[in-house]
Amino acid sequence: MKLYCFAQSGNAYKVANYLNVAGIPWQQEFVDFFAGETRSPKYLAINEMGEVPVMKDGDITLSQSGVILDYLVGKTGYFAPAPNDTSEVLRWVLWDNHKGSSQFGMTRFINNFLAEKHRNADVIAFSMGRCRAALTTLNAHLENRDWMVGNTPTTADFSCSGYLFYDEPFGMERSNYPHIEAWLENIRQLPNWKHPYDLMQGHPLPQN
Ligand SMILES: N[C@@H](CCC(=O)N[C@@H](CS)C(=O)NCC(=O)O)C(=O)O
Repeated sequence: MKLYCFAQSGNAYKVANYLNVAGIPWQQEFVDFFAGETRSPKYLAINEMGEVPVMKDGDITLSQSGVILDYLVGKTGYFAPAPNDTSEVLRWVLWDNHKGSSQFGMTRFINNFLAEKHRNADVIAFSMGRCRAALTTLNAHLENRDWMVGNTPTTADFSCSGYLFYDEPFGMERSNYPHIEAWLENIRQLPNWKHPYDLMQGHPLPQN
């Protein structure tokens, strides 16, 4: 199993973290996102969406972290939800892709990786507001729960937490979200858990 990824990608980390914690053997194919590789014709031939992650498993090529996670659960059974919880897991993965990780990833990118001359204070303020709204939703959901859905970890946990282990600022005043912090610690305690920068290649970024 091969995962196209890079260290700063929380979307790729969702899959890398799942594979590592499940103990499924996998290889990584480093994608040089910061050099524009995801927009190259060669990469677009692998994924027309121009995004990381991509997973190749034999003849199967998949993109979209939520789809890859769903495929892996179907194939391996690791972190499968109880049958009655399948739709609830999907509901949170979709929420994450729209309201969670898409906001966290973009805001973190603008704040930390975009050249300073291109940063726009109004855009940053707006997107930080979106992040805080999503974090408030997540924090409320996690009150009195160890995991996103049911009583065991599922792909909803891997998906929703993808960006939340990174330390670069993107609007998360961590002390404001104690239930998120407790839940992240539950995930850190899973066997073989690794921080994204210790799991995927490409950190630290080369200095200009
Ligand atoms: N919903 C997608 C999001 C993937 C995504 O946005 N990946 C980013 C890296 S974290 C990317 O490759 N962006 C390339 C670009 O926007 O040019 C998923 O969950 O896989």
